[in-house]
Amino acid sequence: MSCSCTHEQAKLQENILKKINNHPCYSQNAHQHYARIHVAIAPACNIQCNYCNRKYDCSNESRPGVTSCRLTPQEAVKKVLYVGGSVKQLSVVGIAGPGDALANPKQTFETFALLQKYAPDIKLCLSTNGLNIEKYIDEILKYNIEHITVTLNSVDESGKMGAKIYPWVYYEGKRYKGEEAARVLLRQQLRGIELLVKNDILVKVNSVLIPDVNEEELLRVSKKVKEMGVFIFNIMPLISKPEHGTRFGLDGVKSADHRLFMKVQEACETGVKLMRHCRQCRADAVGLLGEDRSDEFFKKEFADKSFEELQAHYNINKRRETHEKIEKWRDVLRAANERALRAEAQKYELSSTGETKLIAVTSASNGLINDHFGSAKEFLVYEAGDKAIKFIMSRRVETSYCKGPAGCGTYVIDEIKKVLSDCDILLTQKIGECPRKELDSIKIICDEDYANEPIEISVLKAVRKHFSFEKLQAC
Ligand code: CLF
Ligand code: SF4
Repeated sequence: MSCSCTHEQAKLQENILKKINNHPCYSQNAHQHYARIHVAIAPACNIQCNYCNRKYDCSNESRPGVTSCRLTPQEAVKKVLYVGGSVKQLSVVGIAGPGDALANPKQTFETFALLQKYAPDIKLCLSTNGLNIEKYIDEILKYNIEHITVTLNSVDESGKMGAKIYPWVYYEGKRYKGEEAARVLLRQQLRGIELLVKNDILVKVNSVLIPDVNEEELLRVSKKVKEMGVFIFNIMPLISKPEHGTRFGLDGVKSADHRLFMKVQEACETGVKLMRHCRQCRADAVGLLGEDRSDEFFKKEFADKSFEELQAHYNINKRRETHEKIEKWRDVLRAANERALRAEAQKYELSSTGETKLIAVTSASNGLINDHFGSAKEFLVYEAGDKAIKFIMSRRVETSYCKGPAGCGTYVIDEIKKVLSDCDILLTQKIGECPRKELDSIKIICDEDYANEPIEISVLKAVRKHFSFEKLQAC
């Protein structure tokens, strides 16, 4: 009996691993190798969030930044074929705004139907506030959408907390306000999540961390989603500025900073798998999670081409070959990094002494330390002890240190110093003398010795090299 049970569990596990293997959001390991594209086909929304202004992207899945181009389902699928033929690591199409995917069911499901026909190798993914999941569960199953994100910011049944976040909700022809709106939304979100889990769809729950509003509530959310069988929980720090024109921005609610984010993440380690590599993408994002290639592909390049022409460009066989090569490379990396990887390790297991350090890394792709400090707009931050490492988060800066030939001679490092202020080591492919001195002034050790090496094992080696741990074990 126990034997068949274990067998069933192993099969289930295998099935899940297959689903997440090349999904850059559901698998942290996949995100350095596989790309996603968001198609902005969903303009409307059925609720109002106080952190959203749809002149900007949906905060469910995006950082503030205008969606450059809205598309019809036909244009969206043409874009996927066009991009997928050029960016062969593309593995997922997501609908993440600028409104809510399920408040625009016609466009959403028409897009998925066309994708099934013309790009059957690509994964389908959508993001929603959860209000309409129950209503569209049959369509979700029909189009084999294996990954769904639900944004859930509170599980307070009284609706008091929700009323601070949602001024209104429009459901089944009626507009609800205040606490009643929050209660209707929560009821539908929980029903929706339950249905999705029951139907073996991998659910990711996103929660926007809103300072002084739901920072303590997120612990309850993490417990609830764990209890409900949600696959992964993603805390997204609020990005809030008055110029975004959101209610919170205008009311002076601040963005959630790194310290608060790390504190809440730590508190939410309640057994649910935490997503730590989210980049809060635009509703029209293209590329690896750490890069944004949305401005490389213009509508005029694909809109007038036929589906057949674009399907030939997409070249499903070539794409398969590329994905096979990526898998071979991932095997090599996995073997190299094996000793350092303890993704699920608790903090004390990272270190024999309890002491850990924060290490920042610049990486362009492929799991390697292969980006120059000057060009980096993103730093991957790891926590490391002498025994293992853990990925904590990625941190972005608005401007890189070096602005290229056009900005020659103008170097600004203040933002980077602020973003890295709590880090102990920076591992980068190359760094000049001036920025090195700047980082040295805030006690960050810069090390180029691991240029082009696999990230994880290098982080472990570097922390052992630069810090002595009392009961240091042999490397
Ligand atoms: Fe897009 Fe979202 Fe699908 Fe990913 S994004 S719809 S699950 S394919 Fe990913 Fe972007 Fe974070 Fe979203 S990094 S914002 S979690
Ligand atoms: Fe904006 Fe998304 Fe909220 Fe709708 S669900 S109001 S689009 S953040």
